[in-house]
Amino acid sequence: MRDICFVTGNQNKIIEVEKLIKNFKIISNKDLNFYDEIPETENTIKGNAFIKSSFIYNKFNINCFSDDSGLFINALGGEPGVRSARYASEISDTEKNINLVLKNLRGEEDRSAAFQTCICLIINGKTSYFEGSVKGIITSKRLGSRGFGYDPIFIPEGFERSFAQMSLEEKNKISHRSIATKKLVNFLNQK
Ligand code: ITT
Repeated sequence: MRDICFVTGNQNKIIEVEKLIKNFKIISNKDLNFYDEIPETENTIKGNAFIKSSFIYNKFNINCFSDDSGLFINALGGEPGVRSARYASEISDTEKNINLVLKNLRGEEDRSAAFQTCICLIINGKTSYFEGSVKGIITSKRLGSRGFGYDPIFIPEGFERSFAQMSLEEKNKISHRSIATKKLVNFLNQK
């Protein structure tokens, strides 16, 4: 089986993606003994996905992909969006991020939002992008304890439970990341 590197320090993303990619052995930053933060300085998730993949491709000369994701909330003008990891503080803190979203939406009727993912793949120097998004609403309090990040406050459209109340398999049927990853898998299967 061929190796491909998933450029991420987020173990939860690896768990979700590993369930969907069967024909490649996924390695990640820690298998490369790489523990640094790659500065995500672009103002789009596509730009930041490229930064992550190109950094590792150039440093280790290894085929790789990265995932940059964010929660885009309409009443907040698209925030936290590309700043989802560091919305409340410079050091990523999920509890603080969720508290700030709930505070900023207090009294707001429009709770509509979308999770968006952009995957950037670099194979033999050639770059490709795969996108996925899922619409939903932001709850007024945390619901559930599974998943990660903003999962406890996001209910996908057509459902009554938050991502954090769903099993990994349920989330993986509909999530932004799974939509983008399935496009990546189709592409890789043609390689
Ligand atoms: P890597 O950059 O190392 O992959 P990260 O956690 O910093 O890991 P992002 O830069 O993509 O990932 O930051 C996106 C943030 O958005 C992430 O920290 C979560 O808080 C949130 N997020 C992304 N995908 C999510 C999901 O499926 N469910 C809930 N929150 C998510």
